[in-house]
Amino acid sequence: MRGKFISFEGPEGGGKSTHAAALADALRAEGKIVLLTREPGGTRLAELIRALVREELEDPPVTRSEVLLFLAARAQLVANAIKPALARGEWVICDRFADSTFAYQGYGRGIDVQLLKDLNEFATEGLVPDMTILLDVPPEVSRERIAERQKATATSADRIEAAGEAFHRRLRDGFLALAKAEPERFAVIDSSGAPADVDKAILEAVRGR
Ligand code: T5A
Repeated sequence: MRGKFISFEGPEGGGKSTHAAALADALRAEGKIVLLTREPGGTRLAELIRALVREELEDPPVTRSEVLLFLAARAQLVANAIKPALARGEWVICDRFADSTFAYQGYGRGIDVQLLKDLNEFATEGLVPDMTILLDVPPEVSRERIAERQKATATSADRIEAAGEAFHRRLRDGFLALAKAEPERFAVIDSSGAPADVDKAILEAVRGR
């Protein structure tokens, strides 16, 4: 039987990495085999693309290049990791997937969302998550968490994190619009609460489906 595919989405600092890992642990504790992966990344080539899009380059990718780089990484991850795992009957949890392209490059950068959906269909051969968990946080919480992490790890904001406030507002609104359009796939979870409460809400949502 084909495995289940769950993606985590949301603005930066929403806790996707933290809570995706916790869900993977909870499912593994129930005896499920889980591939926990991320976008961009998850394969050698896709991790190289990840490093490229985060690098401070003299000639940073123009928006069209940015779209194609994310899609190239996704095509590689889907073909070489996600589809094989699902075919083996495993669960796949992915930290970001196609909705990030629609939100960041579509709602955020202004590329036509339908065009992005068509390009994404080509990259993924039509693979859509069975369930998408949107971890929603107000921009101020998101900013606070990113700042704290930057302080703790002595790093600075990357190119996308550094995009202005208006961009981040469009991004959050975009994610919420995507969720509203497909309520049967999305579960929107407020992740401004304590980590244990958010984990509990996620597990309940997954069990509910
Ligand atoms: N991108 C990606 C696109 O533009 N288009 C695309 O198509 C794709 C796929 C990816 C970047 O690429 C862009 C989006 C991104 O800008 P990334 O490093 O993966 O880069 O960026 P994020 O996914 O945003 O990763 P972050 O690490 O910034 O955010 P997370 O994963 O949401 O948050 P997490 O778990 O690392 O937590 C952040 C901090 O908050 C704390 C954690 O301990 C951590 O310190 N935290 C909580 N604190 C309190 N309560 C909770 N419930 C908490 N949950 C986490």
